[in-house]
Amino acid sequence: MHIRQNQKNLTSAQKKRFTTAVLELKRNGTYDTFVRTHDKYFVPDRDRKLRVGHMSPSFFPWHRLYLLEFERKLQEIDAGVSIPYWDWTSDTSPVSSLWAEDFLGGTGRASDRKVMTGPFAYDEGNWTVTVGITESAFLTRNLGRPQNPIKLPTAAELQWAIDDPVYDSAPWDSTAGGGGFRNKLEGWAAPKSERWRNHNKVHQWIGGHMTGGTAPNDPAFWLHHAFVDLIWDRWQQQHPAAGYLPATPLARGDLQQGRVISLDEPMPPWNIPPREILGHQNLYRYE
Ligand code: CU1
Ligand code: CU1
Repeated sequence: MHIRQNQKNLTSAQKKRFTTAVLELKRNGTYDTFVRTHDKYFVPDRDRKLRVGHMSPSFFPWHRLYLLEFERKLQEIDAGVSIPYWDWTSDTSPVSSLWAEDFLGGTGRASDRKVMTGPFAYDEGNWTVTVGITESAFLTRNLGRPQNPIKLPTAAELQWAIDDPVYDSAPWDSTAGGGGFRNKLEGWAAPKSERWRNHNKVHQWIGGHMTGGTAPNDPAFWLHHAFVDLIWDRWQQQHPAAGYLPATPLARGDLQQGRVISLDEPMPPWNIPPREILGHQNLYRYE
């Protein structure tokens, strides 16, 4: 049992231990295997195959297991480290302590978005992007997208998702607009005028590597998804009688049959069903 803290409350010693452990996983190759795994399971709607990590009901339990496995690797390096969370509804500045030199480093420079400060700046020599390099081997960011500004999700926008009493709804994908906490929080359920919501909008606000399948190339990914994981708790607390859906495998003939995970179907690559990871209270807690 360990505690995941709000990143804004970390001491400088805790920040140092976290970034040091992350750098060690990068150095020994473990980190990039995680990036590769995420990319492999980044399957969009249009692919007619199993979607376990994104655009599907198992978005929450899949990322819970993914973070947990990463956190265990961090703890093999330093048993006192856990993944902090970033509450992006309250900590909204691109120059907050989260983006300071002693933690994640700041935004990218204007010319090529290259991150120039902090432990993950390419020029420090410890952070070369090797998986899914579409543009560069250096980490890129564009916090807040100043040329075409985007705002982080507000507390009201987050609450709009949490207030939905239904976990998810057919067709269980990015178009599930009839309702459902999962799609509202993952962030596809948005009017055209405002393309991104909640979780997706945060990826867009950070920009650079955070916008694609290899998003974990940016260590900000872990802090963002720890908060997403905590939000699932909030939804469960607000709707104690509601549960994960679909509760049973989809019927033959359903277009989504074989493409989404129901409550007791195993999630690759761990072979664990959502039912086994609906709660985390015996593993870690948030503070
Ligand atoms: Cu993801
Ligand atoms: Cu994400």
